[in-house]
Amino acid sequence: MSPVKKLAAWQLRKLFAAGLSAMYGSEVPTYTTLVEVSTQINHDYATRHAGAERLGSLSRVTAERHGAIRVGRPDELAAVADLFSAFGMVPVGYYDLRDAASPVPVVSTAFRPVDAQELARNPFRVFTSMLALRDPRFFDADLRARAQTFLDRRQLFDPALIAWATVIAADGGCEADEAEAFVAQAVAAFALSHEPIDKSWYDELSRVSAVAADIAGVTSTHINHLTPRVLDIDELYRRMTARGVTMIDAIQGPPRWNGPAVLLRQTSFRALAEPRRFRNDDGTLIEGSLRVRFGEVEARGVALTPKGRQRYDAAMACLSGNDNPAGVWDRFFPATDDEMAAQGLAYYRGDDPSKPVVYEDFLPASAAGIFRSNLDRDTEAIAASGIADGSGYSVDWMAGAIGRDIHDPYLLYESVCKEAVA
Ligand code: OOG
Ligand code: NI
Repeated sequence: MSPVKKLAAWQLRKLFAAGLSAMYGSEVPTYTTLVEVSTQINHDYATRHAGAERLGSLSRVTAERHGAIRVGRPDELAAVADLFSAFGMVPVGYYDLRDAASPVPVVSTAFRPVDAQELARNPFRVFTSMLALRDPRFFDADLRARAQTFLDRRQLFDPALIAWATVIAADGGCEADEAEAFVAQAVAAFALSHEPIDKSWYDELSRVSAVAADIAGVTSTHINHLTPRVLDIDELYRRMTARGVTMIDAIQGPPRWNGPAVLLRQTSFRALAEPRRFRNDDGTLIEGSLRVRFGEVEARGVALTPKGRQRYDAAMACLSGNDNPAGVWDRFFPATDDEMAAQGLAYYRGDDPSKPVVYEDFLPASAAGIFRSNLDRDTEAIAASGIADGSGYSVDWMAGAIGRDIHDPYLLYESVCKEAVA
């Protein structure tokens, strides 16, 4: 008998990310173009720049993706947490997009690996949002009750898949042939469904928010986008545009400048409408289409300390309407890693300025901007209506709902800094 080869959580995670990537590429063809162009740029960049791998090896960056999914109920979020635990992905950070300049009725976390070695092996992360149905600023009592009834009738994940994930997580992996079947089922849970959509219900929710309709107007979830990482996002923007892909107007996040890249820069294109069937009130089916998915790409920089983040927020506030963004950045941030480290603005491994710690998380402002730029219509700023929130959503609420601690990203970065430098 040959010994069975056991795959560890990171190998399952790598297969999961690759499986989702293959599926998304078959569903959204422009995504494949985006991945090809990103891979080419990363290769070109690494050839021309000596320090190209300072924020992660070329192989890590080339395989790197983040996904985004959206669920409706707290127990659906808990099931996601259980499923992702088999891949060594745990909840990090709490994002309340209801507070954004253009509010989105969701509260979110990101599931990702947290150890430096695990991140280096495969950093796959999934931004996961839950519909903020209890928030009366978006949903009145009548709509909330009907949405709850709709959500209560659906089952996003086969309970057997979640139970399987729990066993694999406890065992720290599984055998290779089991892994193949498990990963295939996990990937399939995020495929776009072709079930007919109840048209008047979907339209009613869309009037509150397109995101609400995407979540509670259908009986399944799907991967909403899958984002490759690129080492030169300005060049990516140019090359995609040159290929005739219409990108959103701008790159979100900090501007291009000569000093150390910080946090996250992102841009995206809207996916084409995908064919979907709708059911009218009289039961007849009609062919239609929905534009709910898109392509996003991102560049990552050094993680900022709370002090650096305050500086960042102040710099961003000065950017709007300014026609010299790099000049603004110059006023707020020093141009070298040495200075960044000396001023305590960013994280460096073993406090060595030649070893920046890459930012592994998300930015609520960019997230809301990405949501927004890909919607046909904004959600009304209901905060101005004077209705109190009263929903009770918070990081502690979410941790309770999923029965897990939600990691504080700053504490994770601090512990990476303290790790012995290899
Ligand atoms: C999530 C948007 C957030 C990002 O990159 O900031 C996100 C969503 O569209 O569901 O993915
Ligand atoms: Ni994203």
